[in-house]
Amino acid sequence: MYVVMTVTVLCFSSSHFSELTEVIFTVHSEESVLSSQYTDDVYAESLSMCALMCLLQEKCCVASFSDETSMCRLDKSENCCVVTILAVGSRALKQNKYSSSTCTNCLVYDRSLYKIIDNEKKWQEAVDDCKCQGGKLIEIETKKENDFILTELKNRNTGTLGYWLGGYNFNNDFDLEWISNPGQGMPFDGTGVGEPNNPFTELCLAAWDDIDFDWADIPCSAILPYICEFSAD
Ligand SMILES: [Ca+2]
Ligand SMILES: [Ca+2]
Ligand SMILES: [Ca+2]
Repeated sequence: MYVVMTVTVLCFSSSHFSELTEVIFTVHSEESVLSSQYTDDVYAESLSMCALMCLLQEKCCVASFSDETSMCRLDKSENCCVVTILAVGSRALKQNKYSSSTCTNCLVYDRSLYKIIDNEKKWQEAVDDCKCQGGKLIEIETKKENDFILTELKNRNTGTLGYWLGGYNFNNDFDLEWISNPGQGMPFDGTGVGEPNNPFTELCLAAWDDIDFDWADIPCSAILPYICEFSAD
């Protein structure tokens, strides 16, 4: 459950008041930012003060505040999609200013932007991260889109086993469907010869290096890089 909170900040220029800036945070109750090398724990009088401290830190997008201890945890990783954990009595704050897809270094094709993320994750974590960034784990609808992406993957040549795609074996049958259309077959099929071959143990779709990045069903617990797709509209 979350609510939206607005923090209004008065900005000064060197000589005069410049403008009132409104910054919006989404507040998630019963959540805390996980402590890491990027977090600082500081004291704050209130949730609003914690939000303000995050705002004043250039690299802070997410913070959390404990109502019991007044501890404000600032995340300074420049990442709006940091891991939060269940924490009774804490509230997590996320700035909305980055939540629309600010897609730097993205590939552009047709009406989509693509971000290849080399930080390897399990399939569901990749799904969640793309969603948090305002997009989705890539769904490839046409041969042209597939050719474009596969050319990029082959050129990168990073030695990875493969890249997660947004396909999953819904409906307990023998084919995979895109997350956005779990009830429909895929309009274009890029699976490699002999794939998918394990409908009960390999439920998640990846572009697989061994077969020239054709698609294959893979165990969802595999740790792979992935591609997020954003709407260019
Ligand atoms: Ca697509
Ligand atoms: Ca299926
Ligand atoms: Ca397989």
